[in-house]
Amino acid sequence: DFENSSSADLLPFGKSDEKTQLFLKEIFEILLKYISKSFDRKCKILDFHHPHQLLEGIEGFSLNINGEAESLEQILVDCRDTLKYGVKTGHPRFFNQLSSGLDIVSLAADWVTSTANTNMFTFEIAPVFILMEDVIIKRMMKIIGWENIDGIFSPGGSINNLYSVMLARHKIMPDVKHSGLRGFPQLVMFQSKHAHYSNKRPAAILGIGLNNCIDIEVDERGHMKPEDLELKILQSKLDGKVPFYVTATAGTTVRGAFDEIVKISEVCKKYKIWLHVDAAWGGAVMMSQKHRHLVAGIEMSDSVTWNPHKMVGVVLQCSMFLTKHKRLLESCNNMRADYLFQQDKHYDITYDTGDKTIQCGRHVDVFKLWLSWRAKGDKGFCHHVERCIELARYLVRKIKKTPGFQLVFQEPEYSNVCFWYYPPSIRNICDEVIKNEKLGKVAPIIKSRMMERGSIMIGYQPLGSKVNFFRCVISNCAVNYDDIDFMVGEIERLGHD
Ligand code: ABU
Repeated sequence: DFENSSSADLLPFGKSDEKTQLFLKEIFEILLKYISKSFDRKCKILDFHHPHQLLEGIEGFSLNINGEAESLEQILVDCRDTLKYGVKTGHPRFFNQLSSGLDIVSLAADWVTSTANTNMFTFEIAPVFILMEDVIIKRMMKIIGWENIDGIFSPGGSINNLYSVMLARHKIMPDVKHSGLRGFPQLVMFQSKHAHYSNKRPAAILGIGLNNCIDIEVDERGHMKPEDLELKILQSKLDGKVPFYVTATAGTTVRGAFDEIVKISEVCKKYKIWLHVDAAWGGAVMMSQKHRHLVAGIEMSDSVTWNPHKMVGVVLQCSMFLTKHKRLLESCNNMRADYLFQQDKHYDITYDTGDKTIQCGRHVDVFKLWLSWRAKGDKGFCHHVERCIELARYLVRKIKKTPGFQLVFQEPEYSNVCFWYYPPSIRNICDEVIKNEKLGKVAPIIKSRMMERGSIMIGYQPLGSKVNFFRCVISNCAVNYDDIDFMVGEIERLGHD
């Protein structure tokens, strides 16, 4: 009977809440079916259609907004179709992104959060969530090993990397906030050439300029070279500029390499430079005693980005900016809007944390992590990280012994496994230039076949002089050894000439 019903029959307009309950139960059924399919290896990861096909409409699924109010029946169909033509990122054979999986507890948390439908401006309107954020941030202080902490959940690692540059500049040039950049010396910032691109964007946003964002060479393991960093810092000083900020990456996006924080921090200390650790991807190793050594020295940093929506599987999005400099976020960003952050409220207004951020409205992301941590404990997170790394090592062993496959980088440090697949037709080409040129075309072709078939998804990219290769990322705890075997076999099947 949803055929003859509309949103006007739902709360708060309907005569009773019965229709609302029936409608939401139908929605819940749709979601439960989708969740089961997400974990079902017999189901495709995606039912691929090109953009123009989706825009033109498939089997009655239309993206048009024609201005008419549709029936609730149509709204339910829209929900089903939206999920049907999307990508099941929770599928055990989805290896495409750093964030994957469908964690049931944090999914439940997201439903709770959406139902609460509040905003993280103030304690006044989000008392529980604001305190949870404080609890989680303080817990991170112990995990990182700082004596002080401040932080904020934000819409993602890129925004957090921006926060870190803002704070680094605010610490040495607080007057820029009011007076602007005129009259201040030219700042210079540094990151490894394998750092995530979001580490550079703040230079463009904040008026520092991309030309003053210097790439540091990496060694054969993909680690930033501290000696090149020092050389480039000295060069920038000779040029009359002020080196003020370095990003070390814990888990590079493509290769999963961990910069050596201790050595980089020594350079930063020597030249009084802010050290940020972009641990968006690799920060999860802090949860494992076995792998924590990869971020040794993280406590010497000034700030850290960590995305629990990546390796520990919290549903998107859940990302933290953390700094050991208390009150700097507030001082850098506050605008003291007195309609929201009144100073004469009857409770402790230090919990009105919204004025520390560059947003106004802020989604509740903390609850997904908080509930997930409550449900799994430290041990659960530790197990997740260790299992994904173990599966990646299994894939490395498999690649080494399977003809036609070749690792791009030997012995990965994390759960990124980068490899080429050589189809039989190019294996025996002697001219390396021709062979390489052909190899660079293989991954995009196999990727297109993967997507058409919907059987697996793995990303690819070139890196420096290395032509297109696959980057398989394992961050989904639903993956098992058979899935890894299947992936290798499927690439062979899809890689026919
Ligand atoms: N924020 C970086 C995400 C990149 C990836 O999932 O591949």
